[in-house]
Amino acid sequence: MPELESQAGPETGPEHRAENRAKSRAEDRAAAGPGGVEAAPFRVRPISTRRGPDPKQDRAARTRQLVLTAAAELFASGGFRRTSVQEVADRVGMTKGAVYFHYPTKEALAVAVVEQHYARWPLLLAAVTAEGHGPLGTAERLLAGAALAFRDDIVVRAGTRLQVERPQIDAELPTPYVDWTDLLAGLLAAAEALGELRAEVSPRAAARSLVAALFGTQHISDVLHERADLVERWSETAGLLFRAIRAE
Ligand code: LUB
Repeated sequence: MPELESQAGPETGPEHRAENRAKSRAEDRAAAGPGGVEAAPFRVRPISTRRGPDPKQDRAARTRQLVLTAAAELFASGGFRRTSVQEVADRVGMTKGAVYFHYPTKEALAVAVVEQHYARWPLLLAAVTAEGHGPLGTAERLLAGAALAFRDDIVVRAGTRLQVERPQIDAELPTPYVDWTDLLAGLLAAAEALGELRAEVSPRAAARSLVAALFGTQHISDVLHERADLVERWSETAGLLFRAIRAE
């Protein structure tokens, strides 16, 4: 898998390959935690989907979702700094006070949007896993599904922009990229165990490369075409990368 490794720095020569593989295997084991079970990816606060006996609670939950979606639309198009809570209130026809009742600060709104962005991925994972592909096929379809969400899902678009603007947001945002890397490293380790990976490919190194590739592809497509061509661009990149890591 020379091309993946040759792009990294001087410590990737053949004499270092075994060492690197050992290091990333250790990382895989560490990520998998005791007993080898991958930690549940995308640790997000559960979204209460409780319905029924308390209509007041349901109305509040619906209002919160309305406000969150309006905030996502404004954060995705204008960014965190340029978006005001008054704009969010105007967009949903509420007073600023009513918005603050549900989200006490603009930062709390940003955190809620980013968390709902990450809450999308376990749902995508469950849907793709239910299709019953092998670990490599699951990784491929997960990333293709994510590319679609980056193009079509306003909460995912807003969450991605807010994570890029995190230095401007005075709030505790989830650590980006690490959960996708853990999830893909787990799937690729399973593919390796089935002999589906090229011998010299380190599952975690490949996982980091796939995450970097999708992040970069969605960012460039956003800047150049507002992600209109993202699905095509990602299928090109994914084709190259999965051909590079899949065993003949
Ligand atoms: C993904 C973004 C945008 C990584 O995992 C993340 O945090 C991500 C937001 O920060 O892309 C690519 C799968």
